[in-house]
Amino acid sequence: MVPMFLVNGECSVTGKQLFGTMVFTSKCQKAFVKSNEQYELDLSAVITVVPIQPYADCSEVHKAHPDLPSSIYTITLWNTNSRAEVVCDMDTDGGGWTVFQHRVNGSVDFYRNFSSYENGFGSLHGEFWLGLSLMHEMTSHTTNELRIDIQRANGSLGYVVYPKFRIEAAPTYILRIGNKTDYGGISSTSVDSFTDTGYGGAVDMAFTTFDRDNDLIVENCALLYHGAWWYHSCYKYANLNGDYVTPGTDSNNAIKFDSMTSLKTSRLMFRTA
Ligand SMILES: [Ca+2]
Repeated sequence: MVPMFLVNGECSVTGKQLFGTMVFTSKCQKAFVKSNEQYELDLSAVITVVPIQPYADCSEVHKAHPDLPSSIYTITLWNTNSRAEVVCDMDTDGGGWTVFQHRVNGSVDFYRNFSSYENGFGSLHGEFWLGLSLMHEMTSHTTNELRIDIQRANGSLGYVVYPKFRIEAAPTYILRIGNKTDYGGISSTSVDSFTDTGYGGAVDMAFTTFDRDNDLIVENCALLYHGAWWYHSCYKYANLNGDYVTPGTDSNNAIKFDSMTSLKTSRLMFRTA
């Protein structure tokens, strides 16, 4: 088993995990493994290395190391014991969030097939989708809450938090979720639509992509609206994996959550409640 380390010290490698290899950062330039106890930087600075336990998600990382910053961490999944790199938000509302969707500039194509959404795609340093398979395993270990943050074309922000967030197992990865517990900057109509079991809601729906039709109409909602989602028949407000277009565009195919115009950014994440 490869030893895992969490570097915590004076330089900006804090929070990165090293596997006995060099690491390059903006401030530290490079660091070499010296022993299991410390790293020696080429700047002659010595920083402390803390062996990491097999944390199963960002909530566990945060609980064990509350001072660690938002960063990319390697976790060990609780069931399969496989490793995964995840983006942890340690800042928002107390931290401990595992980010599973991030869109900010359209650099990554989100119009993808089922296999891509199952296994994840994109760059953890930019835009990405974590993957339904990982999301299922991570949310079936503990009770979680979901948080959605959006930014509109004019820069205004909105967020909503839902309890009891869980992704069911393959092959359909059904979304389970409770009614909102907190929200701000978004109308209650649109955030409640997300958990409406009637037309347009996402709760209790299976995941649909252009090559896997699990929605409730004859046509394929992912094909109709250029997205990939827990489509009902099809959606009313939320199409967060739709096309990234010029923010503020009025398009049914675009990335949207609370209005008919496209968003500038979105971030979806969960943590142990
Ligand atoms: Ca259909």
